[in-house]
Amino acid sequence: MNNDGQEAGISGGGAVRVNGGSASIINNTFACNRSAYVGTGSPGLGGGAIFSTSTSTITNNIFYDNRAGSGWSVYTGTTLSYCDAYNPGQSNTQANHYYSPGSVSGNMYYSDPSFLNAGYWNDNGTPNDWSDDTWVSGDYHLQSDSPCIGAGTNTGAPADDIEGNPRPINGTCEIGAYEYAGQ
Ligand SMILES: [Ca+2]
Ligand SMILES: [Ca+2]
Repeated sequence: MNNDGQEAGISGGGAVRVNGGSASIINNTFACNRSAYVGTGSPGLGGGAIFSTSTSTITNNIFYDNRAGSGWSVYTGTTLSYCDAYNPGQSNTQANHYYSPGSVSGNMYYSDPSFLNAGYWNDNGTPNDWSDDTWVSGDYHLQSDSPCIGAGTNTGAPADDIEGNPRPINGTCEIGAYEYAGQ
């Protein structure tokens, strides 16, 4: 699935919040989600894209320009593998993207996924006030130069992509919601 341009309450999980239990979150594209801005302070705590209070499995996902006070992409308690996390113009460190994750392996760090057309928030000239922002949607198909092509794992991946195209194409799964079939 695509999760883009969503906003959560100040305690986080812009797109997905897992309280108890566990979730498997595989082959998604999370773009520009955010935990809501708190007054004139900083963005809300915890997980611009995913907030989990339990152990979840997060594989083959793109996290693009998600925002939170801690854990731009994911907040705590997870097994993270074969994901790409990238925030344009920001300091793309593991600590910024993943706040207190569990097992972390096989991730591809901090490469622009090269979407056909990334969505974005129009800040209406007031970057410190999110309340008047409007969402401009995008197209998250990968371009031919995307580093996410062939960078995922086939293990546990769904047999088709978000559009029903077979997965994998060319032997190995892409990271994100779309297999790349050439455009
Ligand atoms: Ca604004
Ligand atoms: Ca492929």
